[in-house]
Formats: sequence, structure tokens, C-alpha cells
Amino acid sequence: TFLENVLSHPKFRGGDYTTKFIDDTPELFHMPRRRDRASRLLRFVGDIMVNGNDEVSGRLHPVHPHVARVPKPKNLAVPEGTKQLLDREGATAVANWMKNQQRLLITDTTFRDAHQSLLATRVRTDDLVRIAPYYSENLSNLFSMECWGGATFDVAMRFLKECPWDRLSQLRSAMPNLLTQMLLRASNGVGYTNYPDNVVQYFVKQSADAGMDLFRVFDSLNWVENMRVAMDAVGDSGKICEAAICYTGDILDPKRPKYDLKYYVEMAKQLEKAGAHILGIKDMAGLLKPAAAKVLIKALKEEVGLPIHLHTHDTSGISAATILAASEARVDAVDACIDSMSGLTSQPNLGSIAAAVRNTDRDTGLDDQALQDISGYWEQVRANYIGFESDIKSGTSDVYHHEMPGGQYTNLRQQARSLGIEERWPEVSRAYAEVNDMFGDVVKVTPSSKVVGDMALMMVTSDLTRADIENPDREIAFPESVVSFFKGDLGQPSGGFPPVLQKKILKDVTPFTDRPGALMPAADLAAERAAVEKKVERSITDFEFASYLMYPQVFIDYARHQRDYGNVSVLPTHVFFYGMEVGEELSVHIDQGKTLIIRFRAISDADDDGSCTVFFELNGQPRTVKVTDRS
Ligand code: 3PY
Ligand code: ZN
Repeated sequence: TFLENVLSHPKFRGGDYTTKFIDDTPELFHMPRRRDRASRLLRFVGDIMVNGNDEVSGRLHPVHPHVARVPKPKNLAVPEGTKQLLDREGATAVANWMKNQQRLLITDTTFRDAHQSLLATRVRTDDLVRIAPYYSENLSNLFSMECWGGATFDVAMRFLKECPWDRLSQLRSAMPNLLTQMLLRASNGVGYTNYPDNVVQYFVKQSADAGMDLFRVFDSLNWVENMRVAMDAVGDSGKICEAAICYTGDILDPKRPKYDLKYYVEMAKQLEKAGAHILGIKDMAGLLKPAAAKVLIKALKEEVGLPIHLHTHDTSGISAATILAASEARVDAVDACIDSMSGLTSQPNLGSIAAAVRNTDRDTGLDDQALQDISGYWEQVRANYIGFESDIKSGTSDVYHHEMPGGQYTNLRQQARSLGIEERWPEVSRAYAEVNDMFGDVVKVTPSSKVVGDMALMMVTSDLTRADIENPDREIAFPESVVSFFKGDLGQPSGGFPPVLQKKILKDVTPFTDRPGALMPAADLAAERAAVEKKVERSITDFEFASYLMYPQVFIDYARHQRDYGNVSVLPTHVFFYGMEVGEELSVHIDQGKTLIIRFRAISDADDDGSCTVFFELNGQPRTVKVTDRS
């Protein structure tokens, strides 16, 4: 109503209004037809029934889309876990505890990196929250659950139309004994660009408040200067700061002296001094070979006092060997993911790793049957996402040449496909390696990997060779991301930029060498908040404001979707993507204790005005929804 519009208006709430408020504020008279939550959800499902979900149009559909069956709960009391240790004794105590464990500690990455690397990050909250209590009950001795951050934040809002904060808060309560873990791109937050320092601080504070326990922080150029703001913010929040070194090159290859053992040990020492509780080794492309892992872990254990946590990808097909070598070298914790979501560009297989070290002094203590049960669940979940699978079928040693991160590999192939050059993939992969070399051998991980990828695609689509790019007489239109990178917008790579190429790319623009955040003015948070509240015509929570600060337009589009269709994350995945079968009945929990029973009956033919009527039953009562047929 009008009165509600007045009372909820940000200016009115902030006391920032005059007697002319009503005359000057036309949006007070916007009175959209209010729909209750059930009607908005029916409208969404109706629209899927008539028009399909654009997200899966042109993609493979599953043969039998259905809700994955959760293994039968044992209704055990939930045992205490690492979360209780953090809450009671703090981050340093967790780090000390890690170092005192004989067993190999395991982080399950299925909820984040596995689906980011295998299924284009598309796994929905509903599929995570259904199985989370089973983890909590049966795998209480996991070290942590990586379940947030990286690309999941953007994809949740942009493509899945769900709130990442809501996901975190639901997972937090579903797994009260397990540490939650996220991937934070330091000053790039969970985005692709440097944010002002106060935005990074605000984001970390909200994440900690929402239930994040362990922040894996990395910089895409391994520039420690650019990690401090995020690391300090994590430290201030009382949560665990895992500072990660991105691993590239090959420490055992004398032809790659830039990234030698000394380089990594030096960086590790800097991170320890900067206040890390845990040292992460983030092998985002899966380049760390078993023999190198042994040398690296041994040296780091000797030279730094922090527990060490290893993350790798199975793109080569032999990452489990790396994990086992690291385990022998007494790494403290490793990342793996549930069997049916493991391998290829994802993490190595959790069940197999647990089996490999069972009955040794590094036995993980994880329950084998529980691992099998959960893998069965994920196998069914994965089937609903068949349209997002990439078509790579085997491990590939080519990764040692191109060095693409697991999360980028399938994405870049998809981009190549949409540019019509998929059959030229070997050229793209060669160009990627060539660009890396031309750019001075850089660390490639989000967002620096995107810069290299953009350039490689451009070279292949425009048929340009390295000689063409470097030819001083040849004019080249460089991709925007490349220009920005050479200006210093992502920070400084080790060894600096190749000067001749930099000059060619930037022309008269002067690059800078300061930390980008040091040059950016602080964001005016009050003004930005007022601006977004005006755009979405309602007040927003602190969490939503943090979403806006990371992704302004994506948040606004998401908020509009939510206004029109409600919270669609409560729908099961097969319905969200593919709609319902005639006669199918669905029970949807829209709130604590409030459940809707929805049955789909029929769709009419389109009328003269092009709209169809979709017939449902809602809690036993007939309901219809009118939907415009957009086909
Ligand atoms: C991310 O930043 O999302 C990554 O997974 C990098 O490896
Ligand atoms: Zn990863």
C-alpha cells in the first residue's frame, strides 16, 4: 500500500525527508500488484512449463530428472568437530591442533570447487542443503567443508537466481560441527577486479557474521602486498586465515627457474609474518607433480611453523599420487571431493584417498560407508546437471604445457565453442602457453587467468602469431582485460611486466606500481546503499548490500527476479530447470514450518493474445497462472 511504501522508503527511514517528500518521491505511488509467495512461485513454475528455463535451453536434458535420494539418516547425536574447537579456543588453537594430528586431515570441496570445475558452478543450494546434515552426522571428523566463494557467489545470483548468503546461512546451521571454508580472491573479493579496501573489509566482516569460519585467501599474481587487507580483515573477525600460495611452473624443472623452491619458501615466510594461521598451497591447475610435492612440503615444513593445507586438481589424472606423496612428506591437510564428483578438472577422489591411507599412521578416520552413501547421492544430483557437463573424457598431460586452472579449462573450451573455434582447441591451448610466455610467465588463476585466456582466444580468432603481436609496426587491438592488466589494475607480477610489450599495449598510458587498493578512494558506503535501495525500491540487508558491492548489476537483476517470482531456491533442481510432469506433486518448504503442496495439472493452448493458462493445485485448491508464450 501507499503507507507501506512511505514507511519502507530509505529516505523516510533515514529521517532524510521534508514536507515535500510525498510530492518529490513518485515511487511512493508505485503499487505493484502484490502477490503472495505461493503465487509468485507458481508464476515461476508456470513460466518454466510454458517457456522452459533459458539456463538449460540448447543443453542436454536428463532422461529422468528427479530429486536425489538422501541416504537414510541414522539420527545419531551430532558429534563435536573442528567448529567447536574454533568457537571455544580460537583460530590459533585450530592451527596448533592441526599440527598435532597424526592423521591426514581432509577438506571436502564438493560443495564449491568440484562443481565449479565440473558443472560450470551450477549446483543449487537445495542440493547442498539436503545432504549437509548427513555430512555433519556421519563425517564429523572432516577438517572442513569448502562450500562458498570463488565463482559460486556470482553464479548463484546471476544464473541460479538465489541468494549466496542464504546458502551460507542454511549450510552453517545444517552442519553445526564442521568448519565452513571459502575461497577469497584477496582484494578481488569474489569478483574479477580490485575493490576498494573498505569494500573488501566489509565483505569479509559480513561473511564472518554469516557463518564463514575459514577463509582461503590468495592473490592472482602471488603478490603478498595485495593480500594484506583481506588477511587482516579475516584476522580481525576472529576466523581462520589460510593464506595460499598459488603453485605454478615446476620446482624440479631447471628450465623454469622463475618459480623455484626458493620462490615458494620465501613467499610462505612472508605469509607467516603477515599473520596467516594456515599456509595453503593452491595448485589451481594441477601442476604439482608427486616428486615435486615431496620436496616442496618437506621444505615448507622445515622452514615455516604453520600447518600446511594442499589443494590440487586432477586435470592430469595423477593428482592422487601428488596427495599421497604430500601425505608422506607430512602435509597436515589436503582437499579432495566425493568420488562421484571427483577427477578430471575437479579434485582427486576422497574415497580412494581415504582408502589408500587407511590402516597407516595417516588414516583419515573417515567412515567408508558414509563416503559411499554420499557418493551415491551426488551421482544422482549430478545427473540433473547433465547440460553443464563438459565433454572432456580423460586426464590430459597437456595441462603441463598450457597450465590452465581447472576452473578455467572447461569454461574456456565453452567460450571457444561459442566463438565457433572449438575444433581449433589445440591452437587455443598452445596460444595460452605462448601468451603466458610473452607476458613474462605469470601466475594464472582468477582473474589473471582470464587475461591470458582472453588474449589466447583473440590470437586464435584473429589468426595472429606471437611475432605479429610483438611486431612494433603492427597495430593490435588488445582485449580490454589485457590493457588493464598491463596498467597494473591486478597488481604487480613477480619480476615485473615485459617492458617492450607493455609499452606497445599501453601506448601513452602510464602504468602504476602501487597496490591498486592504495590508489582507490574508499567507497562511500552510505551513498551506495541509498543508491541501490532506490533502484530496487526497498531496503536491503547488510548481506545484500555486500552482494551489491561485489556485483552491482547482477544483484539488481537478481533482486528484480526475486520481486517477481519470490525465492526460487526452494524448488527442487529438476523443477527449477525442467518443470513438472503432469500429475506430479511437489512439497516445497517456503519457511520454517510453512509447506506448499503443488500439483501440476495441465497447460492450455495459447489464446489469441499469446498467453497460456497453466493449471495447478495448491494445497488441494485449484489455481491458474497466465503465462505469455515467448516462443
Ligand atoms: C576461483 O578463484 O574461483 C578459483 O577456483 C581459482 O582457482
Ligand atoms: Zn581449485
